[in-house]
Amino acid sequence: MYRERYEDWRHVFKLDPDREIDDELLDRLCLSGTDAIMVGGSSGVTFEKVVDLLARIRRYEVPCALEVSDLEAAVPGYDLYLIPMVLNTSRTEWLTGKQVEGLQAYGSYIPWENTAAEGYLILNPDAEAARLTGADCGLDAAAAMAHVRLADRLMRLPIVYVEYSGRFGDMKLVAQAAELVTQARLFYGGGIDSASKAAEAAAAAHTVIVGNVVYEDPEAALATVAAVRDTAFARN
Ligand code: 1GP
Repeated sequence: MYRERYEDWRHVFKLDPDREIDDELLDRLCLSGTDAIMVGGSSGVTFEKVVDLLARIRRYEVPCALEVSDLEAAVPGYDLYLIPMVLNTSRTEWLTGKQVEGLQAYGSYIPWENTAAEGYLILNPDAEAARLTGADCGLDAAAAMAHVRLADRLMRLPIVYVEYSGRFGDMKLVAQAAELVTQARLFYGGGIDSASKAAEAAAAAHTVIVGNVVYEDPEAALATVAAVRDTAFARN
């Protein structure tokens, strides 16, 4: 079942199909000891780019997940498909609209045993994803936790993703969210650009996603793997 695919993941590298990555760096990432490679991006994601990255990652044993944010880029062959649903936007196209379109077009081809929804809580107003989806990033802690409960208890989504893409977030809030979920796994991503930030995030969240720093500072990105591995998730 889909939960088994990610329930042990502590560290994940997220690669953007719209950005170039050379073979040597990809090799080091795939052999780094990370638990998975996630492919996903907010713009410029095409079928060709997603296929190409899959073919290159497939030379390695590391599990490979696709975050499907564009219908055009729903490529077969990944180990896991993650379907984002943005919780804190009033633009319903990002919560159910695009998903329904996808189901209408491809409903009978979807590998449900390898498909999981992610309830996104986007909290950095400067993130591209926030601008694109019109996310309300001004939530206070109580409102953020209400969204977490909505995802975990009411909608029973298997993953809650606290997203600060581009900025290191409020780890107190992330820890509170991880504490609150009862069945969902709590993913955190945003601004992890050093081993120490990775360790902080790993203490607060179940699963830590490392994105941009892969392209900005590969050595720092690689150092996050051991930092997460050596940090226990801290229950408060
Ligand atoms: C982006 O959460 C991921 O969707 C990772 O964020 O690129 O800031 O590391 P960064």
